[in-house]
This record gives sequence, structure tokens and C-alpha cells, in this order.
Amino acid sequence: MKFSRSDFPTGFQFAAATSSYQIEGHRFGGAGATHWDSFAATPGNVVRAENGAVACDHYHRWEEDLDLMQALGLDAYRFSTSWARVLPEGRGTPNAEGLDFYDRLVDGMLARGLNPMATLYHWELPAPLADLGGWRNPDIAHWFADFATVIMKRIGDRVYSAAPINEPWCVGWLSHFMGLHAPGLRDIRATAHAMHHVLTGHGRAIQAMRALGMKNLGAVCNFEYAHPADDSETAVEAAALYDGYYNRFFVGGLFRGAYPENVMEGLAPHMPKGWEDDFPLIREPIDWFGINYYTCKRIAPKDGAWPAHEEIPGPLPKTQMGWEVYPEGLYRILKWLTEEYTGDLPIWVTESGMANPDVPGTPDTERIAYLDAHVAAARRAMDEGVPLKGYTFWSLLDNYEWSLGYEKRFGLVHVDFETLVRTPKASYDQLKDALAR
Ligand code: IFM
Repeated sequence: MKFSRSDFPTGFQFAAATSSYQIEGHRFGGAGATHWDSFAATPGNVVRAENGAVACDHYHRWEEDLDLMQALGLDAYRFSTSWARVLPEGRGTPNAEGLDFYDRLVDGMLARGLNPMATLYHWELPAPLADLGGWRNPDIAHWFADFATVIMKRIGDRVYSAAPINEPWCVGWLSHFMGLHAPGLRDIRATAHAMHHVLTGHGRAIQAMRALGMKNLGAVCNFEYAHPADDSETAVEAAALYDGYYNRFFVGGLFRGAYPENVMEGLAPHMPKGWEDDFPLIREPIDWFGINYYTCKRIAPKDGAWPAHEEIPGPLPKTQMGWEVYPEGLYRILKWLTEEYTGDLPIWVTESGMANPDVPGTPDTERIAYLDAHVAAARRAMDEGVPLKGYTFWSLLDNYEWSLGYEKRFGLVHVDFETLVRTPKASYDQLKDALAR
């Protein structure tokens, strides 16, 4: 790697991220069924119908995984708590084994000098709540706040930071409009409701955690830099709409108490009753904001129903996901976000990384270059005043990449999904050197 820890101010933190369903092994430890289990079991939804039943078996191998992060020289670990592991029915009686697991995990991080950064929800909704409409049901904000209380009563005294929901766009749009994630809906009314309730859920969970006396509470959204496919007015409008529902919708709610006009042209008729009254809840103050960034998109107009546009392939080198490598986009989003929305609020890069068809024994030079270029883009934004406090790599381990199954490898550490043996990649070794410099 070209960068060194010494390029960053004292106190700047480097972290790795994972999520519960993607690594834990959901069949272990008394966890309840989730909508990802049923989505994956439905033909055509997930490559080879793979699911998170075993994943990386982090449930049993968590000490080895924490050791890997300690040896790497990280300062923090961003993990998520599985709602269905803690509350198998989504509500009601907690699963003692689940609570014990997160208790041990947090203590294990502290023992290794890793700051625990908790995300309450990274997508595996308990199936009984999905049966009740999941994120379409306005009551979910209360169910979610109750879950926040149960889990944080157990670990909230020791976590360094907490955020309610990972990537609201994925919970709302990707899962209810595009149908690519559980629950696999393609319905504009479901989308409008889910996009809004994910934010009311955020607000109620923040209130619940504050009521427990917790500090350092934030939010984490994902962003993609939206390029118009060409200079035409229609392409510029199409990219602005993509930018609206992907990048501006959630920060609009969180920081301005309003949704972008171009997005509401499509969603307004489908919004839940009384949505305009929820902004005081959605704007519940937070202490930091997290950005997940991977790529840019090229957007072209297309005949058809709203939003009447499509993604077209771009010219830049691509990752195993087919995503263009565009570090400039991270710089631009950091600058834009702080200038227009977050001001002096501490910012974290809470995810960035790439999938690569890694083979053990062959250096993952593409990932090394990707991480270097994106860290440099973040550093440049800091030089220009962005109050960035930490940088998180996605991901520690190769893991379950949702509807793409196990073949997209994002890890700094290779996982053999037959034997579950972990093998650090060249990117891990180089990052370790960079963090020690
Ligand atoms: O694996 C996902 C993660 O769950 C959320 N952010 C993006 C990653 C890569 O697609």
C-alpha cells in the first residue's frame, strides 16, 4: 500500500466491517427464521440458492476472526447484530444464547483493543415480522425500537458507537422496487412505504438507545456517484433522479426534514398516510454519519414508467461485481455531503472495498490498488476540510454476498467455504504494514 497510518491525524481509526447474516452461520445458536432464508429458498432469487445457514461460521470461530483483526492492527470493528438471533420471533422472548453471543463478542473486541461499532440491522428481518408486512408496516418502527432496547441493554454499555440501519437504500429500493434483495418485491407502493419506515425506524431506535444513556449514535447510508450517460438534458435529468432516490432521499430526511422533489414526483402518490409529520422523529439528532461507497453509475433515459431510466456500462476497469472503480466518486461524495448536509458532523467511511476472483497464493493486487486509491481519495477530502474520523474496509472475510451467493470475494482474508479455513490475502499483509508505519 502507498499510504501509512502516519499520513493520518492521531486518533484517526481504521476498521473492518462485516454483517451478521453474511458471516455468522444463522443456523447456529437458536436464531429464528428470517426473510433472507425464505428468499434464498425460492428458486431464481439467489445464485445456487445459497443462504447464510453456515456462512463463515463466525458464530463458532469469532475468536480467530477477532485475532485476525487485532493482528492486522485495526482500531475498530464494525459488526451487526441479528434481530432474529436476539428475538427469534422478532418480538417477545429473547434468545439467551443470542444475547450471550454478542456479549462475548463485544468483550472479545475490547480485550483485543478493538472499538466495537454496532449496527443494529443489516437486513435479516425476522420472518414473523416479514409476514406482517415487514418494512411496509408502520409498526415496524416500534418493533425495531424494542429490539434496539433488548440488545443494547445487554451490550450498549460497552459499544463504542451504534447505528440503527445499514444502507436504507438497500432496505427500501433494492428490496421493494428492484426485487433483488429480500423480500424481493417490485412494487412502488411497497417501496414508498419501506423507504419512509426505514427512517422512522431509525428515529425510534435512536430514541431507544438515547433512553438507555448511550452516546456516539449515528446513521450509515450508501452512495453511488451518478454520471449522466451523455450531455443531453434528458440524461442529466435521469442521473439527477437516480442521485435523488439513491443519494439524496435518506440524507434529505435525516438532515433537512424533506425528500427530494424529483423523487416525490414518482413516490408521493404511494407514500404512507401522514408521512410529512414524521420528520421531527426522523431528524432525531445523531453524533456521526457513515458513508458506504463502492462505485459510480452511468444513467440514461429509457422509455417506460417512472423512473424511466437505465444503467449503462461505463469505460473504467471493473471489479468482480461489474462495478466501475472510481475513487474520485468517494472524494466528491465526501465533499458534497459535508458541504450540503452534514457540516461539522464527524464522518466515517463505514464501508469500502472490492470483490475480486481471488485465488489463495496469488496476490490480490487489484484490491491493493483499489484500497490505496480510495484511502487516498478520502485523505484528499480531509485535506479540504471534510471531518473524517475513520475508514472502514469491507470486508474482513470473504462472505455471503446476498443474492450473488459466495462467489464474490470481498475479504482481506480468504475463506475456503468447504473447510472454513481463513487465509490472509496479500491485501491483508500490506494493510498490516501500512497500519504499522
Ligand atoms: O456485502 C455488502 C454489504 O452487505 C453492504 N454493503 C455493500 C457490500 C458489498 O455489496
